Amino acid sequence: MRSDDSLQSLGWRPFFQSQLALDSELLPARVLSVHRGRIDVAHAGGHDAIRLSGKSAALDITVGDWVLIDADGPQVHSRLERSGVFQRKAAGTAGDIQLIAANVDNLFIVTSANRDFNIARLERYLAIAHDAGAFPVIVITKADTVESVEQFVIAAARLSPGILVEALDARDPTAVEVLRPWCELGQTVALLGSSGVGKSTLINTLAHVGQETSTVREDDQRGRHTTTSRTMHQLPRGGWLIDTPGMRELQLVEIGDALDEVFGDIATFGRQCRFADCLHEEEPGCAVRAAIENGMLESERLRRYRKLQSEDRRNSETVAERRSRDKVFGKMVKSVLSGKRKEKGGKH
Ligand SMILES: Nc1nc2c(ncn2[C@@H]2O[C@H](COP(=O)(O)OP(=O)(O)OP(=O)(O)O)[C@@H](O)[C@H]2O)c(=O)[nH]1
Ligand SMILES: [Mg+2]
Repeated sequence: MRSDDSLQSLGWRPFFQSQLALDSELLPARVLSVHRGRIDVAHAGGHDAIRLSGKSAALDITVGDWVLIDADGPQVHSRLERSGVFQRKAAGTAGDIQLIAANVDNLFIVTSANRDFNIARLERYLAIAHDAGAFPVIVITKADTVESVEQFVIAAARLSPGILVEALDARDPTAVEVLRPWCELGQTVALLGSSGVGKSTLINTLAHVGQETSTVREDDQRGRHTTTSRTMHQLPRGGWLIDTPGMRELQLVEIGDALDEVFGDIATFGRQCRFADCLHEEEPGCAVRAAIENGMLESERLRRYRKLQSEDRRNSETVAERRSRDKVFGKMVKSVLSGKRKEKGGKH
């Protein structure tokens, strides 16, 4: 569904503008979806499906990216630097990073008012939002299935001072209106959350208001409606919503200082410890342990913080090792090839 293809409506920002050469004749285009060997893009002149060549495939393009394309006979020329990116350690492989979405303004962290609701998972998603520079909103769906949703809202609101929490029935057009300010024209919103929490339902309800659009949910042939790929959907007269499949494993990688922002309370207590490198274990004068003892901090929260910290460290090391292995291998291939070329040259 397309209502307006001006660059502004596609989420163009000064940050991207500043990357263009003054005399450039290339067109900026937003990546709406990524397929094997092909991407779908939107630009000021309309939509295009572009085949990826060996060179453009190496650009590691993901949903939400901005690319520069040739105006005649669309071809990807380059990818613009991202304002932020969601990523995770790719499941089951050694040292690969999977990109989830790029250049996202707001993140709807979607969970349900049932067994899916899990504080540790929300902290994990918040770290990912901080790392990607996206503004997080916690959306608790299926509020209609419980007598009182209050306990879920209170638990989520305690995660961070001022954090936005909305509880609603994702199928109710009036209820989802509270989310509308985050998805106005030109805004990009990604939805993350477990399978079945209602991400696609939310998008459908937001998109259907006042207008018929095709349904976002897909039939996976087993009678269930499960999203299988990441795609940007444009709301009528509004922003872009990136639907993602529920991911069972969202392992942190290269999250940097984002954890200290999510666990700002622990970081603040930590600054008052006697030793700057205090591990909050046996050290004297530890303000974090003192906070636990006098009830200002839950020991469980410290445990979760440590768990995410060591997970991030472990995964980041694996990725770094993988990168250096790839680099050595790349150099080897290059030197073998150049040796061959010299050999050939010598024969003539
Ligand atoms: N009662 C109720 N049902 C809901 C609500 N939100 C979603 N559902 C139902 O939950 C089921 C799963 O919803 P989806 O929107 O497909 O979930 P999803 O998060 O997109 O799931 P994946 O694509 O597998 O990641 C559907 O049958 C929805 O109708 C809600 O707020 N209340
Ligand atoms: Mg879905």
